[in-house]
Amino acid sequence: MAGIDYISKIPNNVDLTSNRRLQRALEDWQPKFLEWWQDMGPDGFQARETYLRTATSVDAQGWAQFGYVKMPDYRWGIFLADPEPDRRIAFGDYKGQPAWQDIPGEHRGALRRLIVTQGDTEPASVEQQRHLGRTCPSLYDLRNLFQVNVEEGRHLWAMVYLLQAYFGRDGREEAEQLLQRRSGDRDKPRILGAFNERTPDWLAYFMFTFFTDRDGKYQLASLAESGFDPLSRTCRFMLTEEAHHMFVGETGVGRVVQRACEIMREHKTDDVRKHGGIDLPMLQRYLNFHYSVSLDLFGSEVSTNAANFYTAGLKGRFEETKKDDDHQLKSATYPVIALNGDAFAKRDEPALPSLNERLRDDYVVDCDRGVQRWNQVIKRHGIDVELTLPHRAFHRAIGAFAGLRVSPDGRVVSQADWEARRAEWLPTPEDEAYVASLMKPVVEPGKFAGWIAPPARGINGQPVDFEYVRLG
Ligand code: BYC
Ligand code: FE
Ligand code: FE
Repeated sequence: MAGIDYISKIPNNVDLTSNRRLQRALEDWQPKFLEWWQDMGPDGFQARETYLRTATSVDAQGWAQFGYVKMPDYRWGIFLADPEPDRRIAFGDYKGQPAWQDIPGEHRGALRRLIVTQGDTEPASVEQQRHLGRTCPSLYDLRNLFQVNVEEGRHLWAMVYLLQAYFGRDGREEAEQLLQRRSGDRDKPRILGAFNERTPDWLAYFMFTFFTDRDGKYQLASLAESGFDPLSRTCRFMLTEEAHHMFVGETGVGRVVQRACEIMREHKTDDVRKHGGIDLPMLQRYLNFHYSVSLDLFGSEVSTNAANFYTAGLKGRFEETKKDDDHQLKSATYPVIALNGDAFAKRDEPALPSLNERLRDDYVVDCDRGVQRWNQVIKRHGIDVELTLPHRAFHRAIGAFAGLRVSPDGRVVSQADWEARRAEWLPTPEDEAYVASLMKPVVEPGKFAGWIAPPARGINGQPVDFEYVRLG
């Protein structure tokens, strides 16, 4: 691959030096990004050396290099995956035509909206997580948090590059606004619901990286199919980084589950809290919350936006090119779950407007695989409890189920029932207060907070007791 230019102020593999106007626009944005990072990035650890990976190539093998970096010195850059020779648009009305190297005029607005929505989630998540460093359960976890944070920062760069390079003045304005909205702000909130929720503690953080970063995987994979080639190439490389974020979530929750099981076995009790652990019923409530707000991120079940994005060649399906159909879907149908009387049933809908639901279906299957791996941990301890994904209509705020009162096992319930049982189904203020009481920093190398098991291995072949962040 064309190597990455690390000499320029902005590391990149897009030959920035040959486009002076763009280079100046991005160099003008860079200090504003750094200012945002100082204000809204990880609170309290900016001067500490952290063992981070930095992208040094876009090869699938050996694309990253590990070393100690202070976060503000992280080399955020613009890295696109290698172009595919003679790449063609794989779906929609332009199927078979060469992929676009520039924005098709008539789809400019829609593309801009997709890129801005994607870009907005990246800094939002950094804002949501900024306070977590102060209560880290270990140096290992602290390092992983910061790794995720700097990479979400880089994902913002990835989208800002597209805005600045292809959308002229509008793009520059959008790039500014991406640094001005704030997660949870009343007047200038982030765009999508889940990114305005709080991430109050590390259990919420692990659930977020499992469920919400996984929405990222599915959205990025659909955008990686885009006929707009620079977007496709950007998303392909982002997906390489994304895998680690979901690893943090899956192993993080898995280690909390493991610790709960160890306590239950060791003390022959279900009262895990008495011994400083996180009990499985509470874990299930956190799971219910994060899963349901992440399901909302896929949009409405029936969406003309989704149909238009697809027909215009802007956003494909998950693994579009592996599917064996006409890739236009004009007369195809897709089974969508809807409320029929007081029961949920599948109904065939036109396939094009059902594309959000179809992507959500792919996501649900993937989430369930992770939950089953957690259940294996419980089973190995001989404990008869199973974690489950709640029904997809549970606690939804977007789409056909918004506003319905549905139990996790998929029954429509009355408002009174909902209120009576809410505390069994969603995290309560008491749950959060209890988890908050566990959030005491543990920063001695190799030591872990009592509510979470150590990981099976360290990062990049380093031992678990490696000094992942130098606090001394
Ligand atoms: N909250 O037809 P509809 C990630 C809006 S995560 C608030 O149902 P559409 C990451 C929608 O915008 C991946 N509003 O939906 C993870 C529209 O508004 P307008 C992020 C919502 O347009 C962790 C209206 O409702 N990437 O990378 O088909 C850490 C009706 O829309 C929500 C993307 O999302 C919501 N949940 O699809 C860091 C990819 N849902 O126009 C990073 C780009 C919908 O009426 N975005 N609305 O004002 C998209 O593809 C689409 O915009 C969506 C929505 C799938 C999000
Ligand atoms: Fe991201
Ligand atoms: Fe991520």
